[in-house]
Amino acid sequence: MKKLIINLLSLIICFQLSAQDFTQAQKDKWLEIAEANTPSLVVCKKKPISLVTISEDKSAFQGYKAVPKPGLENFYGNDMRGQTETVLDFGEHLTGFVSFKIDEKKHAVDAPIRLKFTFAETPAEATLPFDPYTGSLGRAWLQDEVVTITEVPATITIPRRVSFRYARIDVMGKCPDFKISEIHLDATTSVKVKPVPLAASTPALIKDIDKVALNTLKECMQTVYEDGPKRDRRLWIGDLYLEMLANRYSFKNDSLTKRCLYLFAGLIYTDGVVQPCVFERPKPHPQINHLFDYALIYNVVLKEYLEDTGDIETANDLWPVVKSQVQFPKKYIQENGLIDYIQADKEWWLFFDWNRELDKQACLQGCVIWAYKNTYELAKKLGKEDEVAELPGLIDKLSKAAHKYLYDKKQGVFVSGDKKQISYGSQAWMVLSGVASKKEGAEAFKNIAKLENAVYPGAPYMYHYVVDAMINVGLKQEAKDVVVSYWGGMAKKRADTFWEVYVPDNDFVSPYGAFLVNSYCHAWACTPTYFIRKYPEIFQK
Ligand code: RAM
Repeated sequence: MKKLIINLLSLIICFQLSAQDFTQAQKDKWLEIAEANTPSLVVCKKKPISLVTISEDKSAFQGYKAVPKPGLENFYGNDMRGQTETVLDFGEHLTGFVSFKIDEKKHAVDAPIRLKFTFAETPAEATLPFDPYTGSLGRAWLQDEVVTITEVPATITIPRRVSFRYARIDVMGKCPDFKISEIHLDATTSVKVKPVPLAASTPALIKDIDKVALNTLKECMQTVYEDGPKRDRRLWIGDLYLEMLANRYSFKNDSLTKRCLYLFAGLIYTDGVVQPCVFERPKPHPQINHLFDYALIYNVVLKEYLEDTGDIETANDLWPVVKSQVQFPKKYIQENGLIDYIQADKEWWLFFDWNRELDKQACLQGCVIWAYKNTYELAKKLGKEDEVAELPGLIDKLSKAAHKYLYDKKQGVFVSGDKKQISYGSQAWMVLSGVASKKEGAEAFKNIAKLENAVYPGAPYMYHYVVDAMINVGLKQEAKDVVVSYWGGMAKKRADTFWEVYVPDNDFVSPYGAFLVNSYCHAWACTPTYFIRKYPEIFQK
Protein backbone atom coordinates (compact mmCIF):
# COMPACT_ATOMS: atom_id res chain seq x y z
CA MET A 1 0.00 0.00 0.00
CA LYS A 2 2.82 2.34 1.04
CA LYS A 3 4.60 1.51 -2.22
CA LEU A 4 1.49 2.25 -4.21
CA ILE A 5 1.06 5.66 -2.57
CA ILE A 6 4.71 6.53 -3.21
CA ASN A 7 4.34 5.47 -6.83
CA LEU A 8 1.22 7.54 -7.26
CA LEU A 9 2.84 10.56 -5.63
CA SER A 10 5.92 10.32 -7.80
CA LEU A 11 3.72 9.96 -10.87
CA ILE A 12 1.75 13.06 -9.94
CA ILE A 13 4.92 15.07 -9.19
CA CYS A 14 6.49 13.92 -12.44
CA PHE A 15 3.46 14.95 -14.45
CA GLN A 16 3.22 18.28 -12.71
CA LEU A 17 6.85 19.05 -13.43
CA SER A 18 6.65 18.02 -17.01
CA ALA A 19 3.12 18.80 -18.08
CA GLN A 20 2.52 21.60 -20.44
CA ASP A 21 -0.24 23.86 -19.20
CA PHE A 22 -3.19 23.80 -21.49
CA THR A 23 -5.84 26.36 -20.71
CA GLN A 24 -9.51 25.60 -21.09
CA ALA A 25 -9.74 28.42 -23.63
CA GLN A 26 -7.01 26.77 -25.70
CA LYS A 27 -8.70 23.39 -25.52
CA ASP A 28 -12.07 24.88 -26.42
CA LYS A 29 -10.52 26.54 -29.44
CA TRP A 30 -9.09 23.20 -30.55
CA LEU A 31 -12.46 21.55 -30.10
CA GLU A 32 -14.05 24.26 -32.22
CA ILE A 33 -11.60 23.52 -35.01
CA ALA A 34 -12.39 19.82 -34.65
CA GLU A 35 -16.08 20.61 -34.92
CA ALA A 36 -15.56 22.82 -37.98
CA ASN A 37 -13.87 19.91 -39.73
CA THR A 38 -16.72 17.44 -39.13
CA PRO A 39 -17.40 15.78 -42.46
CA SER A 40 -20.88 15.39 -43.86
CA LEU A 41 -21.99 11.80 -44.23
CA VAL A 42 -22.98 10.36 -47.56
CA VAL A 43 -26.20 8.42 -47.14
CA CYS A 44 -26.97 5.64 -49.58
CA LYS A 45 -30.11 3.50 -49.61
CA LYS A 46 -29.22 -0.21 -49.66
CA LYS A 47 -31.55 -3.17 -50.01
CA PRO A 48 -30.99 -6.86 -49.42
CA ILE A 49 -29.84 -8.74 -52.48
CA SER A 50 -30.81 -12.25 -51.44
CA LEU A 51 -32.16 -14.57 -48.82
CA VAL A 52 -29.57 -16.93 -47.39
CA THR A 53 -29.41 -20.03 -45.26
CA ILE A 54 -26.63 -20.13 -42.71
CA SER A 55 -25.26 -23.63 -42.82
CA GLU A 56 -22.53 -25.48 -40.99
CA ASP A 57 -19.33 -25.98 -42.91
CA LYS A 58 -16.18 -27.05 -41.13
CA SER A 59 -14.01 -25.44 -43.78
CA ALA A 60 -15.71 -22.04 -43.49
CA PHE A 61 -14.65 -19.25 -41.13
CA GLN A 62 -15.89 -20.09 -37.63
CA GLY A 63 -17.66 -23.12 -39.10
CA TYR A 64 -20.54 -21.36 -40.90
CA LYS A 65 -21.26 -20.10 -44.37
CA ALA A 66 -24.13 -18.19 -45.98
CA VAL A 67 -25.75 -20.00 -48.87
CA PRO A 68 -28.01 -17.93 -51.15
CA LYS A 69 -31.52 -19.22 -51.67
CA PRO A 70 -34.30 -18.01 -53.96
CA GLY A 71 -37.40 -16.21 -52.77
CA LEU A 72 -36.52 -12.61 -51.91
CA GLU A 73 -39.44 -11.37 -54.07
CA ASN A 74 -41.91 -13.61 -52.23
CA PHE A 75 -40.44 -12.65 -48.88
CA TYR A 76 -41.99 -9.21 -49.19
CA GLY A 77 -45.48 -10.60 -49.64
CA ASN A 78 -45.24 -13.64 -47.35
CA ASP A 79 -47.26 -14.11 -44.23
CA MET A 80 -44.55 -13.73 -41.61
CA ARG A 81 -46.45 -15.46 -38.79
CA GLY A 82 -44.24 -18.01 -37.08
CA GLN A 83 -41.30 -17.33 -39.39
CA THR A 84 -37.93 -17.69 -37.74
CA GLU A 85 -34.37 -17.60 -38.96
CA THR A 86 -35.09 -15.50 -42.03
CA VAL A 87 -31.68 -14.16 -43.03
CA LEU A 88 -31.35 -11.33 -45.53
CA ASP A 89 -28.02 -10.77 -47.23
CA PHE A 90 -27.20 -7.18 -48.11
CA GLY A 91 -24.28 -8.38 -50.23
CA GLU A 92 -21.63 -6.22 -48.56
CA HIS A 93 -20.66 -4.89 -45.15
CA LEU A 94 -22.69 -1.77 -44.38
CA THR A 95 -23.18 0.66 -41.53
CA GLY A 96 -26.25 2.73 -40.88
CA PHE A 97 -29.91 2.72 -39.91
CA VAL A 98 -32.39 0.01 -40.81
CA SER A 99 -35.99 0.81 -41.69
CA PHE A 100 -38.80 -1.55 -42.58
CA LYS A 101 -42.46 -1.37 -43.44
CA ILE A 102 -45.10 -3.65 -42.02
CA ASP A 103 -48.52 -4.21 -43.60
CA GLU A 104 -51.54 -6.31 -42.99
CA LYS A 105 -51.66 -9.57 -44.85
CA LYS A 106 -55.26 -10.87 -44.96
CA HIS A 107 -56.82 -9.61 -41.77
CA ALA A 108 -56.71 -6.43 -39.77
CA VAL A 109 -53.93 -6.74 -37.19
CA ASP A 110 -55.53 -7.11 -33.76
CA ALA A 111 -52.54 -7.77 -31.50
CA PRO A 112 -48.94 -6.52 -31.21
CA ILE A 113 -46.19 -8.11 -33.25
CA ARG A 114 -42.73 -8.76 -31.83
CA LEU A 115 -39.76 -9.06 -34.11
CA LYS A 116 -36.23 -9.84 -33.16
CA PHE A 117 -33.55 -8.54 -35.52
CA THR A 118 -29.99 -9.79 -35.38
CA PHE A 119 -27.40 -7.89 -37.37
CA ALA A 120 -24.32 -9.89 -38.19
CA GLU A 121 -20.95 -9.06 -39.71
CA THR A 122 -20.20 -12.76 -40.21
CA PRO A 123 -22.34 -15.84 -40.90
CA ALA A 124 -21.59 -17.26 -37.42
CA GLU A 125 -23.02 -14.15 -35.77
CA ALA A 126 -26.25 -14.68 -37.66
CA THR A 127 -26.81 -18.14 -36.29
CA LEU A 128 -25.06 -18.71 -32.96
CA PRO A 129 -26.93 -17.74 -29.78
CA PHE A 130 -25.63 -14.61 -28.06
CA ASP A 131 -26.56 -15.93 -24.60
CA PRO A 132 -25.31 -17.03 -22.15
CA TYR A 133 -22.77 -14.29 -22.77
CA THR A 134 -19.29 -14.81 -21.34
CA GLY A 135 -17.46 -11.78 -22.70
CA SER A 136 -15.67 -9.13 -20.69
CA LEU A 137 -17.18 -6.27 -22.69
CA GLY A 138 -20.80 -5.14 -22.48
CA ARG A 139 -23.29 -7.66 -23.83
CA ALA A 140 -25.18 -4.92 -25.67
CA TRP A 141 -22.40 -4.60 -28.24
CA LEU A 142 -23.97 -7.66 -29.81
CA GLN A 143 -26.46 -6.39 -32.33
CA ASP A 144 -29.83 -7.91 -31.49
CA GLU A 145 -32.85 -5.67 -31.24
CA VAL A 146 -36.43 -6.53 -30.34
CA VAL A 147 -39.10 -4.35 -31.88
CA THR A 148 -42.76 -4.46 -30.82
CA ILE A 149 -45.24 -3.09 -33.32
CA THR A 150 -48.64 -2.11 -32.07
CA GLU A 151 -50.10 -0.31 -35.08
CA VAL A 152 -50.14 -1.56 -38.64
CA PRO A 153 -49.33 -0.38 -41.27
CA ALA A 154 -46.16 1.14 -39.91
CA THR A 155 -42.76 2.25 -41.10
CA ILE A 156 -40.20 1.77 -38.40
CA THR A 157 -36.57 2.80 -38.13
CA ILE A 158 -34.49 0.92 -35.57
CA PRO A 159 -32.90 3.70 -33.49
CA ARG A 160 -29.53 2.05 -33.06
CA ARG A 161 -26.92 2.40 -35.80
CA VAL A 162 -25.89 -1.09 -36.85
CA SER A 163 -23.05 -2.59 -38.82
CA PHE A 164 -23.59 -5.80 -40.74
CA ARG A 165 -23.90 -7.78 -43.92
CA TYR A 166 -26.59 -10.21 -42.75
CA ALA A 167 -29.88 -9.22 -41.10
CA ARG A 168 -31.75 -12.03 -39.41
CA ILE A 169 -35.41 -11.73 -38.52
CA ASP A 170 -37.20 -13.95 -36.01
CA VAL A 171 -40.90 -13.46 -35.38
CA MET A 172 -41.32 -13.93 -31.65
CA GLY A 173 -44.26 -15.97 -30.44
CA LYS A 174 -47.87 -16.01 -31.52
CA CYS A 175 -49.10 -13.04 -33.50
CA PRO A 176 -51.57 -12.00 -36.21
CA ASP A 177 -50.76 -12.45 -39.88
CA PHE A 178 -48.71 -9.63 -41.37
CA LYS A 179 -46.13 -8.97 -44.05
CA ILE A 180 -42.91 -7.03 -44.29
CA SER A 181 -43.28 -4.99 -47.45
CA GLU A 182 -39.97 -3.18 -47.46
CA ILE A 183 -36.66 -3.23 -45.65
CA HIS A 184 -33.60 -1.14 -46.32
CA LEU A 185 -30.57 0.45 -44.75
CA ASP A 186 -29.56 4.09 -44.95
CA ALA A 187 -25.85 3.37 -45.16
CA THR A 188 -23.44 6.07 -44.06
CA THR A 189 -19.80 6.88 -44.58
CA SER A 190 -17.82 10.08 -44.97
CA VAL A 191 -15.94 8.66 -47.95
CA LYS A 192 -16.73 10.64 -51.07
CA VAL A 193 -14.08 9.69 -53.59
CA LYS A 194 -13.17 6.55 -55.46
CA PRO A 195 -9.49 5.63 -55.17
CA VAL A 196 -7.52 5.14 -58.37
CA PRO A 197 -7.66 1.57 -59.66
CA LEU A 198 -4.62 -0.65 -59.18
CA ALA A 199 -2.47 -1.53 -62.17
CA ALA A 200 -4.34 -3.98 -64.40
CA SER A 201 -1.52 -6.49 -64.02
CA THR A 202 -1.91 -6.65 -60.20
CA PRO A 203 -2.44 -10.27 -59.06
CA ALA A 204 -6.08 -11.12 -58.38
CA LEU A 205 -5.54 -11.90 -54.69
CA ILE A 206 -3.81 -8.56 -54.12
CA LYS A 207 -6.70 -6.80 -55.86
CA ASP A 208 -9.07 -8.64 -53.60
CA ILE A 209 -7.08 -7.74 -50.47
CA ASP A 210 -7.04 -4.11 -51.55
CA LYS A 211 -10.81 -4.14 -52.10
CA VAL A 212 -11.51 -5.61 -48.66
CA ALA A 213 -9.08 -3.16 -47.06
CA LEU A 214 -10.78 -0.20 -48.76
CA ASN A 215 -14.20 -1.46 -47.64
CA THR A 216 -12.88 -1.73 -44.10
CA LEU A 217 -11.57 1.83 -44.16
CA LYS A 218 -14.69 3.20 -45.86
CA GLU A 219 -16.91 1.67 -43.19
CA CYS A 220 -14.76 3.04 -40.37
CA MET A 221 -14.60 6.55 -41.82
CA GLN A 222 -17.68 8.13 -40.34
CA THR A 223 -17.52 11.51 -38.57
CA VAL A 224 -14.22 10.36 -37.06
CA TYR A 225 -11.98 7.46 -37.94
CA GLU A 226 -13.81 4.87 -35.87
CA ASP A 227 -11.96 1.74 -34.79
CA GLY A 228 -14.89 -0.45 -35.73
CA PRO A 229 -18.44 0.55 -36.70
CA LYS A 230 -19.89 -2.33 -34.66
CA ARG A 231 -17.48 -1.92 -31.73
CA ASP A 232 -15.97 0.29 -30.15
CA ARG A 233 -17.36 2.98 -32.47
CA ARG A 234 -14.83 5.52 -31.20
CA LEU A 235 -11.60 7.17 -32.14
CA TRP A 236 -8.39 5.55 -30.89
CA ILE A 237 -4.92 6.95 -31.60
CA GLY A 238 -3.44 3.64 -32.79
CA ASP A 239 -6.30 3.13 -35.20
CA LEU A 240 -6.18 6.76 -36.32
CA TYR A 241 -2.52 6.37 -37.24
CA LEU A 242 -3.09 3.38 -39.47
CA GLU A 243 -6.30 4.78 -40.95
CA MET A 244 -4.69 8.09 -41.85
CA LEU A 245 -1.87 6.27 -43.60
CA ALA A 246 -4.33 4.22 -45.63
CA ASN A 247 -6.53 7.26 -46.28
CA ARG A 248 -3.56 9.12 -47.68
CA TYR A 249 -3.22 6.57 -50.50
CA SER A 250 -6.93 6.07 -51.10
CA PHE A 251 -9.78 8.36 -50.05
CA LYS A 252 -7.64 11.41 -49.31
CA ASN A 253 -9.86 13.00 -46.71
CA ASP A 254 -7.24 15.13 -44.95
CA SER A 255 -9.69 17.23 -43.03
CA LEU A 256 -10.93 14.09 -41.24
CA THR A 257 -7.38 13.49 -40.01
CA LYS A 258 -7.18 17.12 -38.97
CA ARG A 259 -10.45 16.84 -37.08
CA CYS A 260 -9.20 13.80 -35.18
CA LEU A 261 -5.89 15.45 -34.27
CA TYR A 262 -7.79 18.44 -32.90
CA LEU A 263 -10.24 16.26 -30.97
CA PHE A 264 -7.38 14.59 -29.10
CA ALA A 265 -5.73 17.95 -28.48
CA GLY A 266 -8.92 19.53 -27.19
CA LEU A 267 -9.45 16.62 -24.82
CA ILE A 268 -5.89 16.38 -23.51
CA TYR A 269 -5.76 15.36 -19.88
CA THR A 270 -4.74 17.76 -17.10
CA ASP A 271 -1.33 16.09 -16.88
CA GLY A 272 -0.57 16.91 -20.52
CA VAL A 273 -1.04 13.38 -21.83
CA VAL A 274 -3.33 12.80 -24.82
CA GLN A 275 -5.86 10.14 -24.01
CA PRO A 276 -5.93 6.95 -26.10
CA CYS A 277 -9.50 7.29 -27.25
CA VAL A 278 -12.28 9.80 -27.47
CA PHE A 279 -16.01 9.76 -28.01
CA GLU A 280 -17.82 12.34 -30.11
CA ARG A 281 -21.20 12.19 -28.45
CA PRO A 282 -23.16 13.47 -26.62
CA LYS A 283 -20.31 15.93 -26.63
CA PRO A 284 -16.63 15.23 -27.23
CA HIS A 285 -15.04 13.54 -24.22
CA PRO A 286 -12.07 11.28 -23.62
CA GLN A 287 -11.89 7.88 -22.00
CA ILE A 288 -9.31 8.48 -19.27
CA ASN A 289 -6.96 5.55 -19.56
CA HIS A 290 -3.29 6.45 -19.99
CA LEU A 291 -1.89 4.35 -22.81
CA PHE A 292 1.85 4.79 -23.25
CA ASP A 293 2.36 3.79 -26.88
CA TYR A 294 -0.77 5.53 -28.17
CA ALA A 295 0.13 8.87 -26.57
CA LEU A 296 3.49 8.72 -28.36
CA ILE A 297 1.90 7.81 -31.67
CA TYR A 298 -0.01 11.10 -31.59
CA ASN A 299 3.25 12.86 -32.46
CA VAL A 300 3.86 10.60 -35.40
CA VAL A 301 0.34 11.20 -36.74
CA LEU A 302 0.92 14.96 -36.71
CA LYS A 303 4.26 14.57 -38.44
CA GLU A 304 2.75 12.35 -41.13
CA TYR A 305 -0.18 14.74 -41.52
CA LEU A 306 2.18 17.66 -42.08
CA GLU A 307 4.25 15.70 -44.61
CA ASP A 308 1.12 14.75 -46.41
CA THR A 309 -0.68 18.08 -46.50
CA GLY A 310 1.91 20.77 -45.87
CA ASP A 311 -0.57 22.23 -43.39
CA ILE A 312 2.03 24.07 -41.35
CA GLU A 313 -0.56 26.13 -39.50
CA THR A 314 -2.12 23.04 -37.91
CA ALA A 315 1.28 21.57 -37.11
CA ASN A 316 2.35 24.77 -35.37
CA ASP A 317 -0.94 25.05 -33.54
CA LEU A 318 -0.70 21.49 -32.19
CA TRP A 319 3.02 21.54 -31.52
CA PRO A 320 2.56 22.13 -27.76
CA VAL A 321 0.64 18.84 -27.58
CA VAL A 322 3.52 17.06 -29.27
CA LYS A 323 6.04 18.64 -26.94
CA SER A 324 4.04 17.52 -23.99
CA GLN A 325 4.06 13.87 -25.14
CA VAL A 326 7.85 13.94 -25.19
CA GLN A 327 7.92 14.37 -21.44
CA PHE A 328 6.33 11.35 -19.83
CA PRO A 329 8.70 8.60 -21.03
CA LYS A 330 11.71 10.42 -19.55
CA LYS A 331 10.86 9.39 -16.03
CA TYR A 332 11.37 5.74 -16.97
CA ILE A 333 14.73 6.09 -18.72
CA GLN A 334 17.28 4.48 -16.44
CA GLU A 335 20.99 5.28 -16.06
CA ASN A 336 21.89 2.47 -18.43
CA GLY A 337 19.56 3.83 -21.11
CA LEU A 338 16.95 1.10 -20.85
CA ILE A 339 13.38 2.06 -20.12
CA ASP A 340 12.06 0.72 -16.84
CA TYR A 341 9.28 -1.15 -18.57
CA ILE A 342 8.21 -2.96 -15.43
CA GLN A 343 7.49 0.32 -13.67
CA ALA A 344 5.92 1.79 -16.81
CA ASP A 345 3.69 -1.26 -17.02
CA LYS A 346 2.52 -0.69 -13.45
CA GLU A 347 1.57 2.90 -14.12
CA TRP A 348 0.36 2.79 -17.69
CA TRP A 349 -1.41 0.58 -20.16
CA LEU A 350 1.22 -0.73 -22.58
CA PHE A 351 -0.68 -2.06 -25.54
CA PHE A 352 1.24 -2.94 -28.76
CA ASP A 353 -0.76 -6.09 -29.49
CA TRP A 354 -3.54 -8.35 -28.30
CA ASN A 355 -1.25 -11.36 -27.97
CA ARG A 356 -1.01 -11.43 -24.21
CA GLU A 357 2.13 -13.54 -24.31
CA LEU A 358 4.08 -10.65 -25.80
CA ASP A 359 6.87 -9.28 -23.63
CA LYS A 360 6.75 -5.55 -24.26
CA GLN A 361 10.19 -4.37 -23.21
CA ALA A 362 11.72 -4.19 -26.69
CA CYS A 363 8.52 -2.84 -28.25
CA LEU A 364 8.39 -0.06 -25.69
CA GLN A 365 12.06 0.84 -26.03
CA GLY A 366 11.70 0.90 -29.82
CA CYS A 367 8.47 2.85 -29.82
CA VAL A 368 9.91 5.63 -27.65
CA ILE A 369 12.96 5.98 -29.91
CA TRP A 370 10.77 5.92 -33.04
CA ALA A 371 8.39 8.53 -31.64
CA TYR A 372 11.27 10.73 -30.46
CA LYS A 373 12.89 10.54 -33.89
CA ASN A 374 9.63 11.44 -35.60
CA THR A 375 9.08 14.27 -33.14
CA TYR A 376 12.50 15.66 -33.88
CA GLU A 377 11.87 15.50 -37.61
CA LEU A 378 8.65 17.39 -37.05
CA ALA A 379 10.51 19.95 -34.95
CA LYS A 380 12.98 20.44 -37.78
CA LYS A 381 10.19 21.04 -40.27
CA LEU A 382 8.76 23.67 -37.92
CA GLY A 383 12.13 25.19 -37.03
CA LYS A 384 11.62 24.27 -33.40
CA GLU A 385 14.58 21.97 -32.74
CA ASP A 386 15.73 24.16 -29.86
CA GLU A 387 12.49 23.42 -28.01
CA VAL A 388 13.31 19.70 -27.99
CA ALA A 389 17.07 20.01 -27.99
CA GLU A 390 17.43 17.09 -25.59
CA LEU A 391 15.92 14.61 -28.06
CA PRO A 392 19.03 13.69 -30.11
CA GLY A 393 20.89 12.86 -26.88
CA LEU A 394 18.02 10.79 -25.55
CA ILE A 395 17.61 8.96 -28.85
CA ASP A 396 21.28 8.11 -28.84
CA LYS A 397 21.26 6.89 -25.24
CA LEU A 398 18.13 4.77 -25.73
CA SER A 399 19.35 3.33 -29.03
CA LYS A 400 22.78 2.36 -27.72
CA ALA A 401 21.27 0.69 -24.68
CA ALA A 402 18.73 -1.18 -26.81
CA HIS A 403 21.45 -2.52 -29.02
CA LYS A 404 23.70 -3.41 -26.12
CA TYR A 405 21.14 -5.20 -23.98
CA LEU A 406 18.46 -6.41 -26.37
CA TYR A 407 20.44 -7.63 -29.36
CA ASP A 408 21.44 -11.25 -29.14
CA LYS A 409 24.35 -11.40 -31.55
CA LYS A 410 24.66 -15.15 -31.37
CA GLN A 411 21.09 -15.84 -32.40
CA GLY A 412 20.91 -12.76 -34.62
CA VAL A 413 17.61 -11.55 -33.14
CA PHE A 414 16.38 -9.02 -30.62
CA VAL A 415 15.16 -10.31 -27.27
CA SER A 416 12.83 -8.85 -24.70
CA GLY A 417 12.33 -9.10 -20.95
CA ASP A 418 13.83 -11.30 -18.25
CA LYS A 419 13.10 -14.42 -20.21
CA LYS A 420 14.72 -13.03 -23.36
CA GLN A 421 11.59 -13.62 -25.36
CA ILE A 422 11.87 -13.54 -29.14
CA SER A 423 8.88 -12.05 -30.89
CA TYR A 424 7.97 -10.55 -34.22
CA GLY A 425 6.86 -7.45 -32.35
CA SER A 426 10.31 -6.94 -30.83
CA GLN A 427 12.04 -7.33 -34.21
CA ALA A 428 9.59 -4.89 -35.81
CA TRP A 429 10.05 -2.17 -33.21
CA MET A 430 13.82 -2.56 -33.12
CA VAL A 431 13.84 -2.05 -36.89
CA LEU A 432 11.39 0.84 -36.98
CA SER A 433 13.34 2.63 -34.27
CA GLY A 434 16.55 2.25 -36.25
CA VAL A 435 18.20 0.34 -33.38
CA ALA A 436 18.77 -2.53 -35.78
CA SER A 437 20.89 -1.76 -38.82
CA LYS A 438 19.25 -2.78 -42.09
CA LYS A 439 21.43 -5.87 -42.19
CA GLU A 440 20.68 -6.87 -38.60
CA GLY A 441 16.97 -6.26 -39.11
CA ALA A 442 16.81 -8.33 -42.27
CA GLU A 443 18.72 -11.14 -40.61
CA ALA A 444 16.56 -10.95 -37.51
CA PHE A 445 13.41 -11.52 -39.56
CA LYS A 446 15.04 -14.39 -41.42
CA ASN A 447 16.28 -15.94 -38.18
CA ILE A 448 13.03 -15.63 -36.27
CA ALA A 449 11.23 -17.44 -39.08
CA LYS A 450 13.31 -20.52 -38.26
CA LEU A 451 12.51 -20.49 -34.55
CA GLU A 452 9.82 -22.72 -33.13
CA ASN A 453 8.91 -20.70 -30.08
CA ALA A 454 8.80 -17.26 -31.63
CA VAL A 455 5.89 -15.12 -30.45
CA TYR A 456 3.65 -14.11 -33.34
CA PRO A 457 1.45 -11.02 -33.57
CA GLY A 458 -2.08 -11.53 -32.31
CA ALA A 459 -3.84 -8.99 -34.48
CA PRO A 460 -3.54 -7.04 -37.74
CA TYR A 461 -2.38 -4.00 -35.77
CA MET A 462 0.97 -5.61 -34.94
CA TYR A 463 1.19 -7.28 -38.34
CA HIS A 464 1.16 -3.78 -39.83
CA TYR A 465 4.35 -2.85 -37.99
CA VAL A 466 5.96 -6.14 -38.98
CA VAL A 467 5.25 -5.55 -42.68
CA ASP A 468 6.41 -1.94 -42.41
CA ALA A 469 9.65 -3.07 -40.75
CA MET A 470 10.27 -5.78 -43.35
CA ILE A 471 9.94 -3.25 -46.16
CA ASN A 472 12.21 -0.94 -44.20
CA VAL A 473 15.04 -3.47 -44.21
CA GLY A 474 14.53 -4.44 -47.83
CA LEU A 475 12.67 -7.72 -47.28
CA LYS A 476 10.20 -6.91 -50.01
CA GLN A 477 9.18 -10.42 -50.95
CA GLU A 478 8.81 -11.40 -47.28
CA ALA A 479 6.62 -8.37 -46.65
CA LYS A 480 4.46 -9.29 -49.63
CA ASP A 481 4.26 -12.88 -48.37
CA VAL A 482 2.91 -11.68 -45.01
CA VAL A 483 0.25 -9.53 -46.67
CA VAL A 484 -0.72 -12.38 -48.97
CA SER A 485 -0.81 -15.06 -46.31
CA TYR A 486 -2.25 -13.06 -43.40
CA TRP A 487 -4.71 -10.63 -44.98
CA GLY A 488 -5.10 -12.94 -47.96
CA GLY A 489 -6.00 -15.63 -45.42
CA MET A 490 -8.91 -13.51 -44.22
CA ALA A 491 -9.92 -12.71 -47.80
CA LYS A 492 -9.92 -16.42 -48.63
CA LYS A 493 -12.11 -17.01 -45.60
CA ARG A 494 -14.54 -14.62 -47.28
CA ALA A 495 -13.96 -11.53 -45.16
CA ASP A 496 -16.01 -8.62 -46.49
CA THR A 497 -13.97 -6.35 -44.26
CA PHE A 498 -10.84 -7.18 -42.26
CA TRP A 499 -11.08 -8.30 -38.68
CA GLU A 500 -9.95 -6.90 -35.34
CA VAL A 501 -8.17 -10.10 -34.43
CA TYR A 502 -7.14 -12.91 -36.68
CA VAL A 503 -4.97 -15.86 -35.78
CA PRO A 504 -4.76 -18.09 -38.85
CA ASP A 505 -5.15 -21.42 -37.06
CA ASN A 506 -7.82 -20.37 -34.60
CA ASP A 507 -10.99 -18.63 -35.77
CA PHE A 508 -12.30 -18.22 -32.24
CA VAL A 509 -9.63 -16.09 -30.59
CA SER A 510 -10.98 -13.08 -28.73
CA PRO A 511 -9.31 -10.58 -26.40
CA TYR A 512 -12.69 -10.30 -24.71
CA GLY A 513 -13.55 -13.90 -23.89
CA ALA A 514 -16.29 -14.14 -26.53
CA PHE A 515 -15.48 -14.19 -30.22
CA LEU A 516 -18.92 -12.93 -31.26
CA VAL A 517 -18.17 -9.57 -29.67
CA ASN A 518 -15.00 -9.14 -31.74
CA SER A 519 -15.22 -6.48 -34.39
CA TYR A 520 -15.19 -7.92 -37.89
CA CYS A 521 -14.70 -4.59 -39.59
CA HIS A 522 -11.76 -3.09 -37.82
CA ALA A 523 -9.85 -0.01 -38.89
CA TRP A 524 -6.42 -1.16 -37.88
CA ALA A 525 -6.70 -4.03 -40.33
CA CYS A 526 -7.06 -1.72 -43.35
CA THR A 527 -3.38 -1.04 -44.08
CA PRO A 528 -2.77 -3.49 -46.93
CA THR A 529 -4.23 -0.77 -49.15
CA TYR A 530 -1.53 1.56 -47.83
CA PHE A 531 1.24 -0.91 -48.59
CA ILE A 532 -0.20 -1.97 -51.95
CA ARG A 533 -0.61 1.60 -53.16
CA LYS A 534 2.54 3.06 -51.63
CA TYR A 535 4.78 0.32 -52.97
CA PRO A 536 3.35 -0.67 -56.36
CA GLU A 537 6.74 -2.13 -57.33
CA ILE A 538 6.33 -4.72 -54.55
CA PHE A 539 2.64 -5.43 -54.59
CA GLN A 540 1.15 -4.50 -57.95
CA LYS A 541 3.08 -6.97 -60.03
C1 RAM B 1 -9.66 -2.16 -28.58
C2 RAM B 1 -10.01 -1.73 -29.95
C3 RAM B 1 -9.19 -0.58 -30.52
C4 RAM B 1 -7.80 -0.56 -29.98
C5 RAM B 1 -7.74 -0.70 -28.50
C6 RAM B 1 -6.36 -0.70 -27.94
O1 RAM B 1 -10.60 -1.70 -27.69
O2 RAM B 1 -9.89 -2.86 -30.73
O3 RAM B 1 -9.16 -0.68 -31.91
O4 RAM B 1 -7.13 0.57 -30.45
O5 RAM B 1 -8.35 -1.89 -28.14
